[in-house]
Amino acid sequence: MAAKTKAAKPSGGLDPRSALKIHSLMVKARCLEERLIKMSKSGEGFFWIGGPGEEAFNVPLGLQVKKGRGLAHDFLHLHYRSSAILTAMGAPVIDSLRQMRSVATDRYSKGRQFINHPSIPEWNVVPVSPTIETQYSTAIGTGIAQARAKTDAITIVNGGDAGTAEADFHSCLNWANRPMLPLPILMIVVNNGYGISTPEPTQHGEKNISDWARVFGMPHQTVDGNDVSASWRAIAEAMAYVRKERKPYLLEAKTSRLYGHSSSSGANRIAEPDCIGLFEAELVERGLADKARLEGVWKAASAEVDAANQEVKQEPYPAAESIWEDVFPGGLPGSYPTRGGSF
Ligand SMILES: Cc1ncc(C[n+]2csc(CCOP(=O)(O)OP(=O)(O)O)c2C)c(N)n1
Repeated sequence: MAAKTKAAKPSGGLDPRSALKIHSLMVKARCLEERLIKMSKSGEGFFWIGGPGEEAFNVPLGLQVKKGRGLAHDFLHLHYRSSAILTAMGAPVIDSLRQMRSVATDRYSKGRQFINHPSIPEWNVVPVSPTIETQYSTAIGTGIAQARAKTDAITIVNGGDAGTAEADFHSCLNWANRPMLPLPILMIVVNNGYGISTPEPTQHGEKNISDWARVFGMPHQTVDGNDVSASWRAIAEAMAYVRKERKPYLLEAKTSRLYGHSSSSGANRIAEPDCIGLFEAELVERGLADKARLEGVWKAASAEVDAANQEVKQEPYPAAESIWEDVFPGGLPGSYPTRGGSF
């Protein structure tokens, strides 16, 4: 139960209920990622890459998405560290566990894509690409469609700091700012300080990555992505602008990267600020929660992930014959040498 030792103050603009809801989603997202990491180490899954350390920014983002299918809803062009966005939108943890285990029931990719590469047509979540930065190019397409459709729905695209050196990021800036058809795109860069093992300060001549917006006279902001309230406000402000003005906004969030780049770099815990610990200290300080309540949230999230994992363990891998499903529209062309042919 929440300690009521002090009057519950809004947490930096967040009412107590929202603050506690955000906390439990952050914890759920973290428990899921930590399970995925364990799976990659125990051989129950394969490669791991994901977003522990980005929850303070990604949960507020997921909660503010106008979720649904089609042009009247937001389109999301995400990258492989976006799990907390989807958790906040309501994606069940079992969906990620299935993709991690590559089982046939994986609704994102039928066991063919690697972890944290979802695709959710009913929420306009376009397939995540392992090729970094191409999402900023596909975002232009839905941005154009939404500029023409005249609703308040927007295109949201995110990616990392290192990827901004690539042309797709700059194509998106150019296309989003054409005077003949400005695009309603919220461009997000999550700056976790590294591109795999390359430190960000060794690569960027610009002070902030969000400064790229200055060339276009485009609104922009760099926010502390480890701070829930600051992230909530920055996202709300940026989204309100894009929804109303039908023009782009560049938002940079500085976050931690708590388990390094991926399983390829060991996926061990790194000593960087933990946004959940920081938020919990704030919740306790404000009298919104006590230790027992916080522990209960962790226990419940962990039990949910465990139960889902037990279920997934019983599920089969895809049949070999299913390899050609969904590769070509209408099935495999007859001319394709599937048997006895040489590939
Ligand atoms: C086009 C392309 N080039 C290189 C890679 C290899 N690669 C995978 S992740 C990564 C680093 C990306 O760093 P950043 O953009 O900062 O995102 P982060 O992983 O830190 O979130 C690179 C270079 C790739 N996947 N795609």
